[in-house]
Amino acid sequence: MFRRMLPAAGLLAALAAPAGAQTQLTIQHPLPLNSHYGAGASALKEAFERASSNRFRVNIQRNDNEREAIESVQIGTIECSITSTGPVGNFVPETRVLDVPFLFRDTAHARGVLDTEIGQGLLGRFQPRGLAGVVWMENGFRHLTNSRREVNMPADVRGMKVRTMENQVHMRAFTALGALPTPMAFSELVPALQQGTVDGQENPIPVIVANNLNQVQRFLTLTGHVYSPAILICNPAFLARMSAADRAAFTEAARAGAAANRARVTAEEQSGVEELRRRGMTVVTQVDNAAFQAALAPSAQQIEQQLDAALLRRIREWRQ
Ligand code: EAX
Repeated sequence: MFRRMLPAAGLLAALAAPAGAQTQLTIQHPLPLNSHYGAGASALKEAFERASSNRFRVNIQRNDNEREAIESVQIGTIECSITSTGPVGNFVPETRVLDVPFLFRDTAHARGVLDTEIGQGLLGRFQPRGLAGVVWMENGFRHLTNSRREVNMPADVRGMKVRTMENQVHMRAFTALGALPTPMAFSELVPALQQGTVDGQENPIPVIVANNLNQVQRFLTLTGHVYSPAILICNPAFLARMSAADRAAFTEAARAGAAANRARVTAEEQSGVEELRRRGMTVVTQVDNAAFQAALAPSAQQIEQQLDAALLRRIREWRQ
């Protein structure tokens, strides 16, 4: 009865998309909304909702356990996640090449590699693992913080309990420096620092700022020991259900998200050190990077023998 009363055009529209139907898309990421990940997720949301005339609704949620979020994307209980590569190597081992200390000379080198065929090739390695690698985002260069002492030289790290990500490459590097690496999820980091389970941790400036790690760490040393990529991953079945046009719009929105995320990292890497000083941290800015690199050299071979040597060489030799 009621259906017959609908005008024909309205009925067609109702059949194509039940009234008010909206596809929900959840993106989880660690860190507060007001962070470089939040900036990326928000820009994506805005671009994709606009491009799809609100047929898609993007929900942004915080989840500080990156491994858990990746598993949820695999299972499909959430659609997408922005994560550092920390736990990603346990799912897609090929990405571990990116976690090698002192691999990238600077931000331009890292972004260049990720945006051209090497990075695009690595995105393709997610599919066989039940994940879709959509776009590379960024976390920034990682620096060491601790609550014990001013770290100037590699020897100062000896015996220090340092939280690392759940990442074999990072753990090996900190073992080589003589630290006691303690891998744990990001969600466990602040309690572990508060309780003194670990003395230190390492993260990029934007993470230290967004997560107020200055409240639990006194000393910051600008080691820049490794570039920390981030990635937007999505559930492959979810992407496959989209029309080709929607998928193209989503990819474009994801690129806008990556641009916003990187712009924010650049800004915070510039302003963040001053901000952390203002919040009371003691910052060591003059760091002998060569000394840290030399301390890691004997272990580099051990770290790299399990990685794709040819790919590592291509990354090192990459020039714009
Ligand atoms: O992705 O686990 C970490 O230290 C990461 O850098 C952080 O969650 C941001």
